Amino acid sequence: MKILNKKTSPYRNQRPGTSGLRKKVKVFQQEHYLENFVQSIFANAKGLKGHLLILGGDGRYYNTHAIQIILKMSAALGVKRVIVGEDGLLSTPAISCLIRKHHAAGGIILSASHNPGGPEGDFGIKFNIANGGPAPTGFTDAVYETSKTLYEYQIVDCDNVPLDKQQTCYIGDMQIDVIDPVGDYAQLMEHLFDFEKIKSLFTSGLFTMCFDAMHAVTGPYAIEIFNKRLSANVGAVINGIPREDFGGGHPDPNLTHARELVERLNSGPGAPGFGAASDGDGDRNMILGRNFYVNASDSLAIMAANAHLLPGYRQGNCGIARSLPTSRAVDKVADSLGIDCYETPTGWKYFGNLLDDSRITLCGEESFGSGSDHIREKDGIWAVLFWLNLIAVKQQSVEEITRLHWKRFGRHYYTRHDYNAIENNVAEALMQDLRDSGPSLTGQTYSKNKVLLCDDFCYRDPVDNNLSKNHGIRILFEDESRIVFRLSGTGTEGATLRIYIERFVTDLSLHDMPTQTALAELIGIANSVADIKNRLNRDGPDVIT
Ligand code: VG1
Ligand code: CO
Repeated sequence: MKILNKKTSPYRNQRPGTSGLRKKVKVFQQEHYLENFVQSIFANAKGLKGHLLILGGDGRYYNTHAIQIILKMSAALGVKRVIVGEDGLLSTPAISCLIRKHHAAGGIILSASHNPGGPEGDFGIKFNIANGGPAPTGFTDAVYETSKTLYEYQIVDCDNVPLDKQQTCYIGDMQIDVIDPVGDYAQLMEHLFDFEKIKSLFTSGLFTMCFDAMHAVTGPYAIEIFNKRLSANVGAVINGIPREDFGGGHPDPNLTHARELVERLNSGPGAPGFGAASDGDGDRNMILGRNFYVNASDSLAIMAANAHLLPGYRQGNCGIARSLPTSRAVDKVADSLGIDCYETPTGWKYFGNLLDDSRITLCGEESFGSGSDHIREKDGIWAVLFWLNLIAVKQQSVEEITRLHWKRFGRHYYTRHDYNAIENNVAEALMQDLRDSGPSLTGQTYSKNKVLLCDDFCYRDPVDNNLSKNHGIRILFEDESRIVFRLSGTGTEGATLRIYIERFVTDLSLHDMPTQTALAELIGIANSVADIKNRLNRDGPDVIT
C-alpha cells in the first residue's frame, strides 16, 4: 500500500455550521478542498485509527467521488474497517443506527440535507461521534482550527473501490464492507413499532398512504419498509429512486417543495388518508392527513402525548427536549406528564448529551425533525412509522388525532418566515440591533400584549455544563405568544434570516383560523421590531412554513 503525502494549503472557510460543512459543489470541487476538511476531521477524531468507521451519503452529485477519496484517506490513517452503503447510499438516521449497532468509532455523512443537489447545487460533510450523534461544537471548532493551518494530507494511491454491489474488499489491511443500506435500520424499526398492527391498516383495504421520497435517499428505505414489510397500497411510495440532482427538485419536505404530495392529499374523498415526505438525507419528516397539515412542533407534542401507546415506548417518556424556535406545544404535554422539558439551541447535536444521560426519550425541532433515544439523529421514516402505528392503535384520522390534541392541550399557531440570500452585513446588523434594543422591549406593550422578556438565548448544557451563547433573540409575551429571530447556519448563499412566530389559543372556537391570519398581528410586530421592510427591501418572506 503506497501512502502519498500530499502538499496543500489551508482554506479559510471551513467552519462547520448547524450541521457540518455545507458549500456549493463548486466550492468542494476546488483542489484539495474536501481532502483538507477530511484530514482536519481525522486529526481530531483520535478514536478512528485502528477502529471502525461508517461511511455514506444521500446520493447527491459528488457523493461517490467523495466516498472514494475518504476511503483512500481512511486507509492512509490506519482505520481498521469501513462499512459503506451500497452505491454510497446511507441515510443520516441509518448511519447513526450503524455506528451504535457496530460500536464504530464514528461516521462520516455526505449530505447537504434539504439543500438542492446536482453540479450547481450544494454538497456537505459531517462527522458523527461514537454515540451515533453529530460531533459537539467543541469538536467542530477544533476541526475548523486545524483546517486553518493544514499544509499536508495523506492518501493511498490505489484504484477506486467498487460500490455497486454488496461485498467485502480491501485497501491494504483496511477492510471495506459494502452493505445493504436498509437492513439494519429496518430491523431497528421493527423492534420499535408494531408492524403487524400497521400492516392490518393496509390489508383492511380501508386505508392508504403516500410517502414522497423526493428522489432522495429514503426511496430504498420506504420501498423496503412500507411496500415490502408493511404491504402498503400500490402508489404508497412516490419519487422513490434516488437521483444525483433529486430530479431537479428541492428535497425539503414542506408545503412549498413537496407540492406533488400535497396535491395528492388534497385531491378529495379518494385521497390517501396519510401523507408524508422526507428530505435529502432522510432525517426530516412532514406529516399530512387528507387535506390536513400537521406542523412539526404539533407533531412532536402529539408523539410525546401518545408515546406510551407504542411498543418501543411503553415505559413512557422520561423527559422531552425541543430546540428554542420549536413551538411550546410540547411543553404543555411535559407539564401534564410531570416530566422535564429542555429548551436547547437549534441543531441535533445539542440533544446528544440529554439522550446519553437518559434525561429525555423524545426530542424535536420545528424544522420537520423529530426523533428519540433509539439513535442520535432525527429520523424521518421513524416519524412516519410512529404516526402510522398511532393511527392503527387509535383508529382515528390524522386530523382527528390533531384536533383532539388541541382540544386537550390548546393550540399553538405557528409559522416560520425565511428571508434568503440577504447580504451578510445587513443580516448581522439586524441581529446586533435586536440584541442591543432587546432589554428596552421588556415591559413594553404591543396591541395590549406585554413583553415579559426579550433576550439572546444562551444554553448551559446540564450534563457537561458547557455554556453556548447567541442562539437567537426571543421575545416572550404575557399571553404566551412568542417571536424568535435567528440566522441560519446551513445556508450556502449570503445569510438567511428566520423569524419564528407562535400564539397559544385555548378557546376551541378559535382553532379553525388560517395560520397566517391567526398570527397576523404578531407577524406585524415582528416585522416592525426588526424593521424588516426598510432593512431587507423585500415584499415578504421567500419561504413560509
Ligand atoms: C436548519 C434547521 C435546524 C436543523 C438543521 C439541520 O438549521 O433550522 O433545525 O437542525 O437545519 O437540518 P439552520 O441553522 O439553517 O436554521 V438537516 O435536515 O441538516 O440535516
Ligand atoms: Co436532513
